[in-house]
Amino acid sequence: MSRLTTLNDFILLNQQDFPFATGELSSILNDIALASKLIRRDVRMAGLADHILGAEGNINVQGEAQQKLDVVADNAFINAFMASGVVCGIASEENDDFVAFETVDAKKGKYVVLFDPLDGSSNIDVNVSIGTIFSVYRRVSMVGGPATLDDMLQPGTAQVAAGYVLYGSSTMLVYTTGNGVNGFTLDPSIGEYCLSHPSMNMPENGRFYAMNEGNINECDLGLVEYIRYCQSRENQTGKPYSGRYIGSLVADFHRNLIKGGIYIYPAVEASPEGRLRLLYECNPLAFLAEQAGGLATTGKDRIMDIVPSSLHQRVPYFVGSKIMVEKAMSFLK
Ligand code: FDP
Repeated sequence: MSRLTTLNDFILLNQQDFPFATGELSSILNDIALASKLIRRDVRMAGLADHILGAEGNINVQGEAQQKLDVVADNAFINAFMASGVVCGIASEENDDFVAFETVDAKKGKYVVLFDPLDGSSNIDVNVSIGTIFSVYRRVSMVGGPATLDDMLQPGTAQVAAGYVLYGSSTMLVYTTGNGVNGFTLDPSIGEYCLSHPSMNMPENGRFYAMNEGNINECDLGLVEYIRYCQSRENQTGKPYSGRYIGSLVADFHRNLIKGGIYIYPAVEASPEGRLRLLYECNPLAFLAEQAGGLATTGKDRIMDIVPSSLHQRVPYFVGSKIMVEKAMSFLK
Protein backbone atom coordinates (compact mmCIF):
# COMPACT_ATOMS: atom_id res chain seq x y z
CA MET A 1 0.00 0.00 0.00
CA SER A 2 1.44 3.43 -0.90
CA ARG A 3 1.87 5.85 1.96
CA LEU A 4 -0.84 8.52 2.40
CA THR A 5 0.27 12.14 2.21
CA THR A 6 -1.51 14.03 4.95
CA LEU A 7 -2.09 17.77 4.81
CA ASN A 8 0.55 18.16 7.50
CA ASP A 9 3.14 16.17 5.51
CA PHE A 10 2.32 18.17 2.41
CA ILE A 11 2.62 21.54 4.15
CA LEU A 12 5.99 20.59 5.63
CA LEU A 13 7.28 19.23 2.31
CA ASN A 14 6.25 22.35 0.41
CA GLN A 15 6.99 24.98 3.03
CA GLN A 16 10.08 26.18 1.16
CA ASP A 17 7.93 27.05 -1.91
CA PHE A 18 6.33 29.77 0.15
CA PRO A 19 8.21 33.07 -0.16
CA PHE A 20 8.26 33.82 3.57
CA ALA A 21 8.79 30.25 4.81
CA THR A 22 8.94 30.54 8.57
CA GLY A 23 6.32 27.95 9.44
CA GLU A 24 3.78 30.64 10.31
CA LEU A 25 1.64 30.21 7.21
CA SER A 26 1.74 26.46 7.77
CA SER A 27 0.38 26.99 11.23
CA ILE A 28 -2.50 29.09 9.81
CA LEU A 29 -3.38 26.28 7.39
CA ASN A 30 -3.32 23.81 10.28
CA ASP A 31 -5.62 26.08 12.31
CA ILE A 32 -8.03 26.24 9.36
CA ALA A 33 -7.94 22.46 9.03
CA LEU A 34 -8.69 22.02 12.73
CA ALA A 35 -11.55 24.56 12.78
CA SER A 36 -13.03 22.95 9.68
CA LYS A 37 -13.06 19.54 11.39
CA LEU A 38 -15.01 21.06 14.30
CA ILE A 39 -17.49 22.62 11.86
CA ARG A 40 -17.82 19.38 9.94
CA ARG A 41 -18.67 17.61 13.18
CA ASP A 42 -21.54 20.06 13.74
CA VAL A 43 -22.65 19.97 10.08
CA ARG A 44 -22.92 16.18 10.35
CA MET A 45 -25.23 16.57 13.37
CA ALA A 46 -27.57 19.08 11.69
CA GLY A 47 -31.10 17.79 12.11
CA LEU A 48 -30.21 15.90 15.30
CA ALA A 49 -28.86 18.61 17.56
CA ASP A 50 -31.08 21.59 18.43
CA HIS A 51 -28.30 24.14 18.42
CA ILE A 52 -27.50 23.59 14.75
CA LEU A 53 -30.48 24.00 12.45
CA GLY A 54 -32.34 27.25 11.88
CA ALA A 55 -31.83 30.96 12.26
CA GLU A 56 -29.87 32.57 15.09
CA GLY A 57 -32.26 35.51 15.25
CA ASN A 58 -29.70 38.15 14.20
CA ILE A 59 -29.41 39.98 10.88
CA ASN A 60 -25.80 40.43 9.78
CA VAL A 61 -24.36 43.58 8.20
CA GLN A 62 -25.33 42.19 4.79
CA GLY A 63 -28.99 42.27 5.82
CA GLU A 64 -29.13 38.45 5.85
CA ALA A 65 -30.56 36.28 8.62
CA GLN A 66 -27.66 34.57 10.40
CA GLN A 67 -28.05 30.84 10.72
CA LYS A 68 -27.01 29.15 13.98
CA LEU A 69 -24.28 27.29 12.15
CA ASP A 70 -22.95 30.57 10.64
CA VAL A 71 -22.27 31.76 14.17
CA VAL A 72 -20.83 28.42 15.36
CA ALA A 73 -18.47 28.38 12.37
CA ASP A 74 -17.46 32.02 12.78
CA ASN A 75 -16.55 31.39 16.43
CA ALA A 76 -14.60 28.22 15.57
CA PHE A 77 -12.36 30.17 13.18
CA ILE A 78 -11.99 33.25 15.36
CA ASN A 79 -10.98 31.10 18.36
CA ALA A 80 -8.46 29.14 16.28
CA PHE A 81 -6.82 32.29 14.88
CA MET A 82 -6.91 34.23 18.13
CA ALA A 83 -4.89 31.54 19.86
CA SER A 84 -2.42 31.12 17.00
CA GLY A 85 0.03 33.93 17.77
CA VAL A 86 0.49 34.30 14.02
CA VAL A 87 -2.72 36.11 13.05
CA CYS A 88 -3.20 39.69 14.30
CA GLY A 89 -6.77 40.16 13.07
CA ILE A 90 -9.62 38.84 10.98
CA ALA A 91 -12.58 39.99 8.96
CA SER A 92 -15.54 37.77 8.22
CA GLU A 93 -18.95 37.87 6.63
CA GLU A 94 -20.56 37.54 10.04
CA ASN A 95 -18.91 40.57 11.70
CA ASP A 96 -19.82 44.14 10.79
CA ASP A 97 -16.29 45.33 11.45
CA PHE A 98 -12.91 43.62 11.35
CA VAL A 99 -11.57 42.18 14.63
CA ALA A 100 -8.08 43.21 15.81
CA PHE A 101 -6.88 40.67 18.36
CA GLU A 102 -5.81 42.30 21.59
CA THR A 103 -3.22 40.05 23.19
CA VAL A 104 0.47 40.96 23.01
CA ASP A 105 1.19 37.66 21.23
CA ALA A 106 -1.53 38.19 18.62
CA LYS A 107 -0.28 41.73 17.90
CA LYS A 108 3.05 40.18 16.93
CA GLY A 109 1.26 38.14 14.25
CA LYS A 110 2.23 39.00 10.68
CA TYR A 111 -0.96 37.81 8.99
CA VAL A 112 -4.63 38.62 8.68
CA VAL A 113 -7.27 36.16 7.54
CA LEU A 114 -10.51 37.09 5.79
CA PHE A 115 -13.16 34.43 5.58
CA ASP A 116 -16.73 33.42 4.97
CA PRO A 117 -17.21 30.81 7.69
CA LEU A 118 -20.22 29.15 6.06
CA ASP A 119 -20.93 29.95 2.47
CA GLY A 120 -24.26 28.83 1.04
CA SER A 121 -25.82 28.95 4.48
CA SER A 122 -29.37 28.94 3.10
CA ASN A 123 -28.58 25.32 2.20
CA ILE A 124 -27.80 24.23 5.80
CA ASP A 125 -31.37 23.36 6.73
CA VAL A 126 -31.93 21.31 3.57
CA ASN A 127 -28.87 19.08 3.73
CA VAL A 128 -27.11 20.51 0.69
CA SER A 129 -23.34 21.11 0.42
CA ILE A 130 -21.93 24.23 2.06
CA GLY A 131 -18.41 25.57 2.46
CA THR A 132 -15.86 27.82 4.14
CA ILE A 133 -13.78 30.26 2.06
CA PHE A 134 -10.56 31.89 3.31
CA SER A 135 -7.94 34.35 2.20
CA VAL A 136 -4.62 35.09 3.93
CA TYR A 137 -2.61 38.34 3.63
CA ARG A 138 0.55 39.64 5.20
CA ARG A 139 -0.31 42.68 7.30
CA VAL A 140 0.79 46.09 5.99
CA SER A 141 0.64 47.75 9.42
CA MET A 142 3.48 47.59 11.97
CA VAL A 143 4.07 44.25 13.67
CA GLY A 144 3.44 44.68 17.41
CA GLY A 145 0.49 47.05 16.97
CA PRO A 146 -3.16 46.21 16.40
CA ALA A 147 -4.39 45.07 12.97
CA THR A 148 -5.83 47.93 10.91
CA LEU A 149 -8.42 48.37 8.18
CA ASP A 150 -5.57 48.78 5.65
CA ASP A 151 -4.45 45.22 6.46
CA MET A 152 -7.88 44.01 5.38
CA LEU A 153 -8.35 46.20 2.29
CA GLN A 154 -5.61 44.75 0.09
CA PRO A 155 -6.15 43.73 -3.54
CA GLY A 156 -6.45 40.02 -4.34
CA THR A 157 -3.00 40.07 -5.98
CA ALA A 158 -1.52 40.46 -2.48
CA GLN A 159 -3.00 37.19 -1.18
CA VAL A 160 -0.38 34.77 0.13
CA ALA A 161 -2.77 31.86 0.45
CA ALA A 162 -6.40 31.14 -0.21
CA GLY A 163 -8.70 28.19 -0.27
CA TYR A 164 -11.95 26.59 0.75
CA VAL A 165 -13.39 23.69 2.64
CA LEU A 166 -16.35 21.93 1.06
CA TYR A 167 -18.69 20.06 3.41
CA GLY A 168 -20.19 17.76 0.80
CA SER A 169 -20.53 14.04 0.32
CA SER A 170 -16.99 14.09 1.66
CA THR A 171 -15.18 17.02 3.28
CA MET A 172 -12.43 18.56 1.16
CA LEU A 173 -9.88 21.27 1.76
CA VAL A 174 -8.50 22.89 -1.39
CA TYR A 175 -5.83 25.59 -1.19
CA THR A 176 -3.12 27.50 -2.98
CA THR A 177 -0.09 29.46 -1.81
CA GLY A 178 0.56 30.64 -5.37
CA ASN A 179 2.23 27.42 -6.48
CA GLY A 180 -0.69 25.55 -8.00
CA VAL A 181 -3.79 24.15 -6.35
CA ASN A 182 -3.98 21.00 -4.26
CA GLY A 183 -7.00 19.22 -2.80
CA PHE A 184 -7.23 17.10 0.35
CA THR A 185 -10.07 14.83 1.39
CA LEU A 186 -10.83 14.26 5.05
CA ASP A 187 -10.58 10.62 6.05
CA PRO A 188 -12.99 10.65 8.99
CA SER A 189 -11.69 7.33 10.32
CA ILE A 190 -8.28 8.85 11.09
CA GLY A 191 -9.35 12.50 11.31
CA GLU A 192 -6.75 13.60 8.73
CA TYR A 193 -6.96 15.47 5.45
CA CYS A 194 -5.14 13.33 2.85
CA LEU A 195 -3.86 14.50 -0.53
CA SER A 196 -6.46 13.30 -3.04
CA HIS A 197 -6.33 15.92 -5.81
CA PRO A 198 -2.71 16.97 -6.46
CA SER A 199 -1.96 19.84 -8.89
CA MET A 200 -5.56 20.61 -9.82
CA ASN A 201 -6.18 22.12 -13.26
CA MET A 202 -9.44 23.66 -14.31
CA PRO A 203 -10.38 22.47 -17.83
CA GLU A 204 -10.06 25.38 -20.30
CA ASN A 205 -13.61 24.80 -21.48
CA GLY A 206 -16.61 23.00 -20.08
CA ARG A 207 -20.29 22.26 -20.49
CA PHE A 208 -21.74 23.48 -17.19
CA TYR A 209 -23.08 26.96 -16.46
CA ALA A 210 -24.22 28.06 -13.03
CA MET A 211 -26.36 31.13 -12.50
CA ASN A 212 -29.52 31.94 -10.58
CA GLU A 213 -31.66 32.23 -13.71
CA GLY A 214 -34.53 33.56 -11.62
CA ASN A 215 -32.68 36.86 -12.12
CA ILE A 216 -32.50 36.63 -15.90
CA ASN A 217 -34.96 39.46 -16.57
CA GLU A 218 -32.95 41.78 -14.35
CA CYS A 219 -29.59 41.35 -16.10
CA ASP A 220 -27.62 43.14 -18.75
CA LEU A 221 -28.94 42.19 -22.22
CA GLY A 222 -25.50 40.92 -23.23
CA LEU A 223 -25.66 38.39 -20.41
CA VAL A 224 -29.15 37.31 -21.49
CA GLU A 225 -27.64 36.67 -24.95
CA TYR A 226 -24.76 34.68 -23.41
CA ILE A 227 -27.18 32.46 -21.46
CA ARG A 228 -29.11 31.88 -24.71
CA TYR A 229 -25.79 30.88 -26.30
CA CYS A 230 -25.20 28.39 -23.43
CA GLN A 231 -28.63 26.92 -24.10
CA SER A 232 -28.08 26.71 -27.87
CA ARG A 233 -26.20 24.23 -30.05
CA GLU A 234 -23.77 26.95 -31.16
CA ASN A 235 -21.20 26.23 -28.46
CA GLN A 236 -18.18 23.92 -28.81
CA THR A 237 -20.16 20.84 -27.65
CA GLY A 238 -22.80 21.18 -30.39
CA LYS A 239 -25.58 20.79 -27.80
CA PRO A 240 -26.90 22.92 -24.94
CA TYR A 241 -24.68 23.22 -21.89
CA SER A 242 -26.09 21.75 -18.69
CA GLY A 243 -27.38 24.24 -16.15
CA ARG A 244 -26.20 23.44 -12.59
CA TYR A 245 -26.86 25.90 -9.77
CA ILE A 246 -26.44 24.64 -6.24
CA GLY A 247 -26.66 28.07 -4.63
CA SER A 248 -23.50 27.37 -2.61
CA LEU A 249 -20.70 29.20 -4.36
CA VAL A 250 -18.05 26.79 -3.05
CA ALA A 251 -19.90 23.74 -4.34
CA ASP A 252 -20.58 25.31 -7.74
CA PHE A 253 -16.95 26.44 -7.98
CA HIS A 254 -15.63 23.02 -6.97
CA ARG A 255 -17.63 21.26 -9.67
CA ASN A 256 -16.39 23.71 -12.28
CA LEU A 257 -12.79 23.38 -11.05
CA ILE A 258 -12.93 19.63 -11.60
CA LYS A 259 -15.20 19.33 -14.63
CA GLY A 260 -14.96 22.73 -16.31
CA GLY A 261 -17.71 25.33 -16.25
CA ILE A 262 -18.65 28.90 -15.43
CA TYR A 263 -20.30 30.45 -12.37
CA ILE A 264 -21.98 33.82 -12.81
CA TYR A 265 -23.44 36.21 -10.25
CA PRO A 266 -24.00 39.43 -12.19
CA ALA A 267 -25.21 42.84 -11.12
CA VAL A 268 -29.01 42.59 -10.84
CA GLU A 269 -31.73 45.05 -9.93
CA ALA A 270 -31.88 43.88 -6.32
CA SER A 271 -28.04 43.92 -6.02
CA PRO A 272 -26.75 46.52 -8.48
CA GLU A 273 -23.15 45.94 -7.33
CA GLY A 274 -23.55 42.16 -7.57
CA ARG A 275 -24.25 39.91 -4.61
CA LEU A 276 -20.94 38.28 -3.76
CA ARG A 277 -18.36 39.82 -1.47
CA LEU A 278 -15.01 40.74 -2.98
CA LEU A 279 -12.78 40.11 0.01
CA TYR A 280 -13.83 36.75 1.37
CA GLU A 281 -15.75 35.15 -1.50
CA CYS A 282 -14.52 36.44 -4.87
CA ASN A 283 -10.80 37.08 -4.27
CA PRO A 284 -9.91 33.71 -2.70
CA LEU A 285 -11.74 31.75 -5.41
CA ALA A 286 -10.21 34.02 -8.07
CA PHE A 287 -6.72 33.17 -6.75
CA LEU A 288 -7.55 29.45 -6.90
CA ALA A 289 -9.13 29.78 -10.36
CA GLU A 290 -6.10 31.57 -11.80
CA GLN A 291 -3.69 29.14 -10.17
CA ALA A 292 -5.63 26.29 -11.78
CA GLY A 293 -5.62 27.96 -15.22
CA GLY A 294 -9.08 29.58 -15.01
CA LEU A 295 -10.24 33.19 -14.89
CA ALA A 296 -12.21 35.45 -12.54
CA THR A 297 -13.56 38.82 -13.63
CA THR A 298 -16.37 41.27 -12.98
CA GLY A 299 -17.40 40.73 -16.60
CA LYS A 300 -15.00 43.56 -17.48
CA ASP A 301 -12.02 43.62 -15.12
CA ARG A 302 -9.81 41.09 -13.36
CA ILE A 303 -11.17 40.49 -9.86
CA MET A 304 -7.76 40.34 -8.17
CA ASP A 305 -6.76 43.79 -9.46
CA ILE A 306 -9.61 45.58 -7.68
CA VAL A 307 -8.43 47.83 -4.86
CA PRO A 308 -11.09 47.29 -2.19
CA SER A 309 -12.86 50.27 -0.69
CA SER A 310 -14.82 48.56 2.09
CA LEU A 311 -14.89 45.28 4.03
CA HIS A 312 -18.14 43.93 2.69
CA GLN A 313 -17.83 45.33 -0.84
CA ARG A 314 -19.80 43.40 -3.46
CA VAL A 315 -18.85 42.84 -7.09
CA PRO A 316 -20.36 41.11 -10.14
CA TYR A 317 -18.62 37.76 -10.53
CA PHE A 318 -17.73 35.59 -13.54
CA VAL A 319 -15.44 32.72 -12.57
CA GLY A 320 -14.46 29.41 -14.10
CA SER A 321 -12.94 27.88 -17.21
CA LYS A 322 -10.86 30.41 -19.12
CA ILE A 323 -12.54 30.07 -22.52
CA MET A 324 -16.02 30.19 -21.00
CA VAL A 325 -15.33 33.34 -18.97
CA GLU A 326 -13.75 35.02 -22.01
CA LYS A 327 -16.76 34.07 -24.13
CA ALA A 328 -19.21 35.45 -21.56
CA MET A 329 -17.20 38.70 -21.43
CA SER A 330 -17.33 39.01 -25.21
CA PHE A 331 -21.15 39.08 -24.99
CA LEU A 332 -21.07 41.82 -22.36
CA LYS A 333 -19.20 44.14 -24.71
P1 FDP B 1 -25.45 32.40 0.76
O1 FDP B 1 -25.90 33.82 0.76
O2 FDP B 1 -26.54 31.39 1.02
O3 FDP B 1 -24.23 32.20 1.63
O4 FDP B 1 -23.57 34.92 -0.61
C1 FDP B 1 -23.16 33.76 -1.09
C2 FDP B 1 -24.23 32.85 -1.67
O5 FDP B 1 -24.96 32.07 -0.76
C3 FDP B 1 -23.52 31.91 -2.64
O6 FDP B 1 -22.90 30.84 -1.97
C4 FDP B 1 -24.61 31.50 -3.56
O7 FDP B 1 -24.16 31.05 -4.82
C5 FDP B 1 -25.44 32.76 -3.66
O8 FDP B 1 -25.15 33.54 -2.48
C6 FDP B 1 -26.90 32.45 -3.68
O9 FDP B 1 -27.62 33.59 -3.99
P2 FDP B 1 -29.09 33.50 -4.67
O10 FDP B 1 -29.99 32.89 -3.64
O11 FDP B 1 -29.43 34.91 -4.96
O12 FDP B 1 -28.97 32.67 -5.90
